[in-house]
This record gives sequence, C-alpha cells and structure tokens, in this order.
Amino acid sequence: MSSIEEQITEVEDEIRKTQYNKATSHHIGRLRAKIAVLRLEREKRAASKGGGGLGYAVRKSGHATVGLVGYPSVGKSTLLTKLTGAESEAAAYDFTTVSIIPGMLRYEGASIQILDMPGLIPGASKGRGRGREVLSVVRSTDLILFMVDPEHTDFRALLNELEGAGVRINSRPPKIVVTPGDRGGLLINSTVRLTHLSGGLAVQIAREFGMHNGQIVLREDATADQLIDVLAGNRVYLVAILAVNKTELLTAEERAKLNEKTRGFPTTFISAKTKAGLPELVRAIADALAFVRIYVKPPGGPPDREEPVILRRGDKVEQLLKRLPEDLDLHFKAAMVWGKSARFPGQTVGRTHALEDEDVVTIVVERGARGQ
Ligand SMILES: Nc1nc2c(ncn2[C@@H]2O[C@H](COP(=O)(O)OP(=O)(O)OP(=O)(O)O)[C@@H](O)[C@H]2O)c(=O)[nH]1
Ligand SMILES: [Mg+2]
Repeated sequence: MSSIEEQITEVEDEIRKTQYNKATSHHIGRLRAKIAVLRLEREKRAASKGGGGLGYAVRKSGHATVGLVGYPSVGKSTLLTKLTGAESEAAAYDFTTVSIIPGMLRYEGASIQILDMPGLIPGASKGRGRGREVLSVVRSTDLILFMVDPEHTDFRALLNELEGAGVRINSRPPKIVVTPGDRGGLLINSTVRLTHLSGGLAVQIAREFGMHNGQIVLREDATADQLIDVLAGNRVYLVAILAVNKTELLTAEERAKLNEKTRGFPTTFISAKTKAGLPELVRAIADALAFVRIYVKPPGGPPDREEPVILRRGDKVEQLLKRLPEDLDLHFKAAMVWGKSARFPGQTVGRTHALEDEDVVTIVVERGARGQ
C-alpha cells in the first residue's frame, strides 16, 4: 500500500470513529476535504505514471454513450448482445469480460452506443480488479446503466464506488462560484440562508485545498461535500438508471423485496435471457438520454421531416451547427426558429439559444456566403 493510500485509509477510519453531531460536523467536514485532496493527489500520481497501456481506448460514437456497470456475472454481456447484436462473450464465471466491448442500439432515429465493461467490485477506485480503468471510461459516458441480479443486489455499494471516483449521480453541479485571488484573505458570501455549512467551515475547507485568498459565493444552501466537489473541480455529473436482471428466476416475494430495495431509483426489471422487459429498458434508456429531434429547413424550402438532427435536451444552436455542413457554421449569421423554444414563429436567435424537441430551424448565413 502506498503511503498516500495509507493516509486516505487513516482519515477514513477517523471519520468512521467520529460520531456525527453539531459539535463534530466541522471536524468531519475538514476530514472529508482532506480525503478529497489526497484522492486528487493519488489521481495525479497515477496519471503521471501512466503510459503502462492499462487504459482502455474507447472511441465514442453515435448520439450518446451508455456504460454498463455492475458486479461480475450479472449479465452485462448477455444484455449487450441481445440489445445490439454485438458479440461479447458471456459465461458463468466472474470477469469474463476483460476489455470494453461496444455495441450500437438504434431507437427512433437515434444511435445509442452501449459499452459492455468488466465487472465492477467495491474497492475499484483503489485499483481493485480493472476498477480504475473502468471508472475512467464510466466518467466519459452520458448515461450509466447499473445492473444487478438476484445474487448481487447491492447497487448502492456501486454508487458509493463511483462517488469515490468523483462521479455524481442524478444530481446537478452545485451553484457555488469559486474565484481564487492572491491577497486579502478569503471572503465567503451567500445569496441564500445556509443551514448546512458555516462560513468558518467553508474557510477551513478552502484552506485544505490550498486556497487562502479569494472569494466563494454560495448560491444555494450547499453542504460541505458540495463545496468540496467544486473545489476539487474534477467531478462529472451523470444520469444513471438501474436494470434488475434474471428476474425470471425471482419468486413474487423476492421480486417485491427487490422492488422495495430499489425504490426511489429509476428501475426496470428485465431478463436478458428471455428478453422480458427489454423494450421497457430501451425506452428508459432513451428517456434518460433526453433526445430532441430538430428539423432543419433550408431558406425558402420545406423542413426535412424525414431525417431530423438528433440532439440532447439543453443543446443549443451551437450543437446543431456542429452537425451541419461546415460552411453553415463558418458563415453563421443567425437562426430562425419555429416550435416550442421559439417565443413566436420564426424568431431570430443566436448560437446560444437552447432548442427543444421538434423545433424547425433555418440557418441564415452572411450575405455573399453560399451564393446568397
Ligand atoms: N437465468 C438467467 N441467466 C442469465 C441472464 N442473463 C445472463 N445470464 C447468465 O449469467 C451468466 C453471466 O452472464 P454474462 O453476460 O457473462 O455476465 P457479465 O455481467 O457480462 O459478467 P462479467 O463479464 O464476468 O462481469 C451467464 O451464464 C449468462 O448466461 C438472465 O436473464 N437469466
Ligand atoms: Mg461480461
């Protein structure tokens, strides 16, 4: 065990031993900041070692990428093959899959890349199994599909594992703005009443990160952990859903128990073997990815309703331009929009206008470009 690993374990133990209450909340907040700083250091060292060829090179393709994350043998590879036709070896022993196998799922005009991955086990972020490599691929996906089966039901342990690797699931980035400075000390401001975090603790946490000057503005009632996330800076915020596999093996009673256990998390019960629940799962994946269809209308012509451009909810005109011929982007002057995102039909908007499902868009280019 490296000394940095020992330090992390030490601080983790200290947190475990400390009873959480008002009097100790400061102390615990600082310890959690310490762990975050040590983990950053660990990642930095692992990255600088690099070059060992351990990382997986995965080429992202399609409109979005889904990562299959689950304990060994829950049926990830079987599911990939059933959904996409891609061949990924499935067998009744753990760690059958040792690299990342991509497959492509088509759904209502969208291409969804699904990545089958080696099984994940607790301790992965400390390098157990091929944990670290798997986690780094997970960070680059758009959606995590957790998988459990009747024998491995503790998906919350996997959630914790991802949390430890800086992945935040089904949550938004905290509304905290950190502006480092070089003199004058630390100024903590908030625009709302803080019920979790005192200014004093915020200062101590910032100091753990080596920030001694500058300003921190809290625009929501943030927790110590949320401030730590913003200071650490390398968090990714991902959507995740859950599939319970092998459900054809469950008795009604076991099924009810699992239903209870997964309550509050978007869950689909499936059997990769019998294909039960797969259409529902595909719909859940597409819903979670929040695709929107944009119909492009050439100036003076009808919109192309046959082949919409597929974007994701929240995407802007900017993202649309990236998917159209380059000269439209190069000579972009404005866009005209009809549909849900337009305040009135044919509204003229710029690159930062957010589009919505089934909007019709015309790109207007500068005079002289494209012979106009
Ligand atoms: N009964 C049942 N068995 C299944 C189902 N899906 C997969 N299996 C079996 O479970 C075993 C493991 O399946 P895999 O697809 O290899 O599991 P995996 O999650 O990819 O496993 P690793 O690659 O080792 O992490 C195989 O024997 C599959 O045939 C299912 O829906 N029902
Ligand atoms: Mg597998």
